[in-house]
Amino acid sequence: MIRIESIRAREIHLELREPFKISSGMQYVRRIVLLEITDADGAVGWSECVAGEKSNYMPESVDVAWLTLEQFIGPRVVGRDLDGPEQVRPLLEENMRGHWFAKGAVEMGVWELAARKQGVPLAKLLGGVRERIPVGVSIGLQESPEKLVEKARAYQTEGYRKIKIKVKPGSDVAFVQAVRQDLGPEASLMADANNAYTLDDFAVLKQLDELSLTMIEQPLAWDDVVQHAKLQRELKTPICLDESITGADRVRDMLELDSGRIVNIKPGRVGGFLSSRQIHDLCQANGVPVWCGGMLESGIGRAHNVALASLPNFTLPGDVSPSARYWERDIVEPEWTMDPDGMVNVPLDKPGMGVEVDRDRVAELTVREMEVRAK
Ligand code: OSB
Ligand code: MG
Repeated sequence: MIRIESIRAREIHLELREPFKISSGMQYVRRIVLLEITDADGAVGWSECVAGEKSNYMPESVDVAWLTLEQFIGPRVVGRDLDGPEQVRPLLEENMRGHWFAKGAVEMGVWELAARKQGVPLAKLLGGVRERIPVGVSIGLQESPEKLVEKARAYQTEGYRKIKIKVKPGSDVAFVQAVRQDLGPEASLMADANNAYTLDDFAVLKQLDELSLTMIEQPLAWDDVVQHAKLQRELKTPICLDESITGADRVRDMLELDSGRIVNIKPGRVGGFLSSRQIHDLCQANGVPVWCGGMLESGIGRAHNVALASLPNFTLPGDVSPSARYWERDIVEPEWTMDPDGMVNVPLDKPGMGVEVDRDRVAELTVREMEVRAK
């Protein structure tokens, strides 16, 4: 039994080691909302809200997530008696539309709390089976094909098992082709457009189709499954949906229309772990591989992603790069590392998410705090 007493939110600012650019915008500093959830027995769970500073990826932004946590989502959960973390999602879906990032943060925090309380690793509680996760890297938009090749080559040397190249009109075919030529035909390469194209760009997309990519991620509109189906019909490369998949219902649409053949699951984007698991199971039943996407998480969100990626149908490398790829210093102990063969270990020797939060560092980085408490 879990009775949530309080949800404490802290916004921290964590500077990226290098700016990260996607087709819709650039980020230098990650504004991250951390949640510390406490229950009546004093058990604690941590989580991270992966909303962006602006609405250029999904509609929800950091400030909107903060408000909805304070006004709707927090009050709905505190003071409740829950049999388990599976009950959080239905509670949050009742007459409350959208806000998947904020809902997901609360839901994942309760899962983490439950895992600690039961004395089991989060990965085990979720039904994970893997001890190690294959890791990919996501490279932001670069100034020139030469710069991109230099980065891609360095990452390949580090051992990454998949290299994702951000693309947009004007930084696409020549860039990806240069990497393909340099890294050779065996390298696992993919492109992510974050909605930068329309069907009018068919000629360019057809050229990308010739570069033996493992997938092309979300080339068309962020909430679309219809145009993607038209495009998938004309491409041999599998389309992977990211933004369009906000829950299992969108996967059903995707399957019915054949809008994509691979799914990127970001637990925040789909409202948490229960929803992620539904998507995972549905994809598995239909022969669709999934992988765990990233949102430039701190070590807390990364822990949640690693736990999720230990489920059986996460057969493709996830965007779960080690801490040092993003941060000068992470906010967890130990920091996340990757083995030279491009694998990250799932922590299975401790209860909960498997890393401890560096509270002093979090306090130093905090710019605002709030708490929702049971009355
Ligand atoms: O589309 O996957 C994306 C980062 C911010 C917003 C959207 C995306 C990304 C990434 C980062 O690709 C992947 C990572 O965290 O390493
Ligand atoms: Mg993406």
